[in-house]
Amino acid sequence: MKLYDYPPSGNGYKVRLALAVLGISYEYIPLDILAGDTRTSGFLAKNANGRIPLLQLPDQTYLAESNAILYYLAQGSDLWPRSIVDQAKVLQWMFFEQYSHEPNIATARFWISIKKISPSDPEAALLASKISQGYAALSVMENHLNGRDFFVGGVLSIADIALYAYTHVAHEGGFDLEGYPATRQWLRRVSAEPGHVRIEDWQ
Ligand SMILES: N[C@@H](CCC(=O)N[C@@H](CS)C(=O)NCC(=O)O)C(=O)O
Repeated sequence: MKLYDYPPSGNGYKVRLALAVLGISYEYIPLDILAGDTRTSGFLAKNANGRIPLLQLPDQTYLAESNAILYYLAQGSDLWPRSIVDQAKVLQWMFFEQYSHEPNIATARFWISIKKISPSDPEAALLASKISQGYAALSVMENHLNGRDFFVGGVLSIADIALYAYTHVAHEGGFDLEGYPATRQWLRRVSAEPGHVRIEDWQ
């Protein structure tokens, strides 16, 4: 398998983390999204949506969307529960991640720590609303994690991997997790799981 990725990307890191936890080896293709590497005709032929992460399977199938890739990789492993209800709960948290969490926390991090916007940039006017909606998502997580080890069924699943990716670097988007003790404990728990790799551990 080949993974097309941008090393600082949390969406890409979800896939790297799942591959590491599952012990799957792969070829890593780093791209620079700031230089437009995902908008070339060559890349658009692989993913018409022009975004990483993109996983190329041995039969040349291309899979896009980080959480869809996690779903594919987790099949038959402990990262995907057997009960249909628990499977639906894992999906519930992964959809939450894409609608309520990533668009706020990842976007604030991208603007502040990667794009390094200045107060006169148009994004700066939108930052306060990203921060308040990001904290709202963190509060939903905190309430759920209070008294639970992991998001679903008491074990690590792809719901945890999807939500860990941008939560553990939320401070790079200006978020302070001081008031989120259950979330901080969960972050430590996920990082202690066998096979864990850090976001900066790209090959
Ligand atoms: N919903 C997608 C989001 C993917 C995404 O936004 N990728 C960004 C990097 S994190 C990207 O490739 N941006 C490059 C561009 O838009 O040109 C996923 O979860 O994979």
